[in-house]
Amino acid sequence: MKMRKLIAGNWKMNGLIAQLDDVEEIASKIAIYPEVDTALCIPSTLIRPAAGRFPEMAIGGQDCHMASSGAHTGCISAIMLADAGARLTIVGHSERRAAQGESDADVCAKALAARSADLSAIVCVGETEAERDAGQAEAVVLGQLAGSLPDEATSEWVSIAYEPVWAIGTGRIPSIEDVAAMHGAIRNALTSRFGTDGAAIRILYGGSMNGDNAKSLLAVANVDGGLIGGASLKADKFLPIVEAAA
Ligand code: 3PY
Repeated sequence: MKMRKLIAGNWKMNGLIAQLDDVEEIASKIAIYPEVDTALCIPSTLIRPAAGRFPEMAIGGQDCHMASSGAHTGCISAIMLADAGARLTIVGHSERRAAQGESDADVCAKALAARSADLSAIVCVGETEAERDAGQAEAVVLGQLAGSLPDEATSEWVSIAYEPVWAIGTGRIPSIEDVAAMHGAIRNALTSRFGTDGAAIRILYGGSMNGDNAKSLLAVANVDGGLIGGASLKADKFLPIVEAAA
């Protein structure tokens, strides 16, 4: 199925208010590619100023708590992200699964919290290098997918990001054949569980996608966009990826 591609940036813990000046150029040029959906998932501190300044872009968070409020020092809820102007949030990024010990059940609850706040959710899955070397990549990813996606998931508000952990921030990417195999396996799992709507859920590739490799990655069947780390911080690195998706 041919669907609109989504190119979403993940700034991680980078970006002070001055960094929004770089978004000016992205926001002014994305209109050249109306066939591509674009989003920037930025630090919570920047969501309100960015959403106000760039209404043409979908601004998002990078995580949300599963509760809507309460005694959770330092956390942010989905409803707070929405209140600040976010339209989406990432959940289950491997950096949070590893550093904060987030389980599939946690990620699933966070996705549902996003839905309750009217946010879209990008649900991340991906294997470590050791798991790939042991021949377990597909089993690990499909297990994460099964546990992290709520039964209520629909193509209207959920995207999947397949991000091999060993490709994040390393400059390494899987072979095109491996990307095709994993995205195909994820697609099969989605259609078995969600029927025809499973064929419409976008599956993004993430992990060292850049202006040089985006075209070939985005040409792979069932690669419906990208979740972009470092290259989303600068207009001259992000825009070529958006162009590759057009
Ligand atoms: C990366 O490409 O570095 C990412 O982790 C995107 O989420």
